[in-house]
Amino acid sequence: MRLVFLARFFYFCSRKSKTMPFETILRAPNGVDAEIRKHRHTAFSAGIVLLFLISCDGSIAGQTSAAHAALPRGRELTDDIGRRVQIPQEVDRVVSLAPNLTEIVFALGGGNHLAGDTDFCDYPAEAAQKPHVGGPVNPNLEEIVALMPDLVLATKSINRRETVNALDHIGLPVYVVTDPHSVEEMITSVEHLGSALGAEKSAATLADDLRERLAELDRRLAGAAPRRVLFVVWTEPMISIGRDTFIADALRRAGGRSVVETKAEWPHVSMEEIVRLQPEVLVFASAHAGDTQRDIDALRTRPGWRNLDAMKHGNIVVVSDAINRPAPRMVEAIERLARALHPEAFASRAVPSVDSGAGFSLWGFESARSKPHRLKPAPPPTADSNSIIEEACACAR
Ligand code: B12
Repeated sequence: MRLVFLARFFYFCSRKSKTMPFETILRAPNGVDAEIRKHRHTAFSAGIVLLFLISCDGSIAGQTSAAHAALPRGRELTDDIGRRVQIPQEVDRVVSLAPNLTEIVFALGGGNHLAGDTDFCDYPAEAAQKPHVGGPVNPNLEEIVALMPDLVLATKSINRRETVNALDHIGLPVYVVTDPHSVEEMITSVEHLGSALGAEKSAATLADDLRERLAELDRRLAGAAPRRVLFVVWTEPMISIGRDTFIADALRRAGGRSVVETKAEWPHVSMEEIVRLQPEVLVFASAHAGDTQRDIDALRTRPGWRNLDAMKHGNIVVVSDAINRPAPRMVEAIERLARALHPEAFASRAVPSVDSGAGFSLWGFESARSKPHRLKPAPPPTADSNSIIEEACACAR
């Protein structure tokens, strides 16, 4: 027990004098990674000691609370799901357990403070270079501990409660970002994380920018009839989106409406039902299951899929996996999806030249993929265009 205390105390003290807040680091980006590298060895050794002690003594939780009490005083935060989290005054080493959280940390200018992230954290490119702790669903606790974070970020939207409970027992502070159900809630979570990480100003500027871009998109799409979309989350089994998810909201903001109307968040839907609904456009996110293009090629000959008019006419949009990640880059994915769904609303504007990887591709099913297929302008709104199911039923008859 004393060793646990000593390992953590030694580590906290050894880096205390070198800790800089997030927004200071923005102005002094060099040297921090070197600092982290210097400490990684110490951190790793201390982590091993800690793990050894966990395996020797199941009552570690109580012991680490005692250790916490003796550590230099920090701040107490309430995370998005109401848990009280004790963190140092200035957060120096963060481990992120989800790609969206990693993207938020970088967007807030705190990438240098990221001590580790998951195998799926690939944006920005630096995120992929960080030590990985496994997948969001099944992270390796030993690797998290070995990185000696002073804050672990988790989200209800892909991490498991068991992971958070286990980290709590070990005594590592975990800030849980809630599961956003709308694009606005994604922006709010950026603001909350900004406060947790001491990057309030960056978060406020970023949030203003995102809200302004979304307002501009609303203005452009005003009056455009929503496209009837099947958003494909997964194909085996077929999983789509429910109406209260951030993706359904993203779709609405891009001028689309999901043909699947249900309270369930990630509903399993039968192909018979999809054929009956006959969506106008199929939207896939890249890189959820692996190679999206290969998957679509495989789908086009399958029963059900080959009976979809959208497949036959090549009304398929592949949008970046940023759409699957409630993080700031999602707004760019929404903008690009809007261009694909409503090219007529963007006739006078070029696609942004800076590519953050949140792009899309659109192709004709029967034609060569190199020849982009353009959707016909959306039909004018009908009296019941808000009622997707009724409209779809009418189409299916
Ligand atoms: C639906 C789905 C999604 C949805 C929703 C995620 C989710 N909540 O599960 C969306 C589209 C958002 C998504 C996104 C991504 N996904 Co996905 N997804 C799936 C899929 C197809 C089904 C999972 C499912 O049924 N979820 C519904 C249920 C289980 O989740 P839920 O209702 O939200 O309930 C959970 C939470 O509420 C949580 N919870 C409840 N209470 C509490 C309390 C606390 C404190 C906490 C922390 C959690 C918590 O626990 C519940 C159970 O896990 C699986 C593949 C499969 N067939 O299983 C892949 C899968 C989970 N996804 C995966 C990946 C890689 C991703 C992405 C990284 C893809 C990408 N390239 O961007 C992103 C990450 C998003 C992010 N946050 O950054 C991997 C994860 C691999 C791993 N080892 O971790 C899987 C397994 C697919 C695969 N084989 O590669 N995904």
